[in-house]
Amino acid sequence: MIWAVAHSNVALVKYWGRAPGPGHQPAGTSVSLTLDGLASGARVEERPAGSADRVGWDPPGPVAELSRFVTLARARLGIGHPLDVLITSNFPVAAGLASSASAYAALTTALAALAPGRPSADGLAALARQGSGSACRSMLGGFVQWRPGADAGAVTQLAPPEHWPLAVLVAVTDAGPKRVPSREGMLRTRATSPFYEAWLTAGGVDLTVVREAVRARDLPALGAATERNALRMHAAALGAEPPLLYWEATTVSVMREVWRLREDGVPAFFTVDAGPQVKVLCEPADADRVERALAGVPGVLRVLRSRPGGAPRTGPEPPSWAAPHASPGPPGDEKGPAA
Ligand code: 2P0
Repeated sequence: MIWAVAHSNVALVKYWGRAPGPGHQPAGTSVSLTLDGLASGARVEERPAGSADRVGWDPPGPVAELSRFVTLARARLGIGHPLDVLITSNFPVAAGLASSASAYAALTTALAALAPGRPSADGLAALARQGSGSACRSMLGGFVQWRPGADAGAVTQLAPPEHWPLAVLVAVTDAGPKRVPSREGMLRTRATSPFYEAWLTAGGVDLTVVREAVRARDLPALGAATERNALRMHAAALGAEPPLLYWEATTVSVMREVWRLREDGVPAFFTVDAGPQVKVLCEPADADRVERALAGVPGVLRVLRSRPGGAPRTGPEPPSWAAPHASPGPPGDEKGPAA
């Protein structure tokens, strides 16, 4: 049995649009920050020859997609024997916190450890992307760039986590599943939003600013570009038919609170993904004050605190936060705990 743990990531320049055609290619280049603390664990164990793969999520998640991924990954990595797979996360799943990114990065890492060969890092990033596009960014720590293309270097580390110890606070405003999955939302935006092409063009400009801001550790420049990139992604999504509104009332209240903090002289900047949560970037010295301000916004359920995190890792033991029952289900339960 092997465990792998990978972290979620937050996009500073968003991936919101696939290029038409096969292969899960993004329409534009995105940049993310891997988040320490928001983690998924993948436990993988061999099953007896002749049995079927058994997959599950704890708490429950989309089993059919996970099953398809395991089939694909086994073929690509040359793993002949059937597998027992369990994915578990220490934060709300399918709620716009990139749980699929950490889940598929963890699973890809665990499967690679069981593979007979030594798959390349580029090959593993390309595989993780088949589970969830943003998962390829969680295959590396720190500040990560993902550009279109399946070739070597499509996913690269711009800077390691220790380059810039930013604080990232996550205001959880709603712990339920999101209404429209990212995949469907992206397709709908591309197919129906008149703002889609403008969004892609604007993203290219933000990319240049964000890369330079990361290099220079310039928070006002990074924050301004990150905030406007998120708002423009949502503007494109709002222009879809039917419209995609991922925000709740509390989401907007938190964004306004971040602007109020800035008026008070605290350099804090938000971003919002395909869900109602708000992620806020600030200097570590301001993190307590920002956390108190976010927690005080009516409707905020809790505030998670994070910072730049590292690459996935493997080991024989479950992570400390994994539920004690995160062990194989009863024999013959082919769908596992998430069925
Ligand atoms: C991102 N998101 O860059 C953007 C911002 C959501 C909003 O990547 O269909 O689950 O598996 O390629 O990776 C979430 O989309 O989508 C995402 P698929 P994924 O983080």
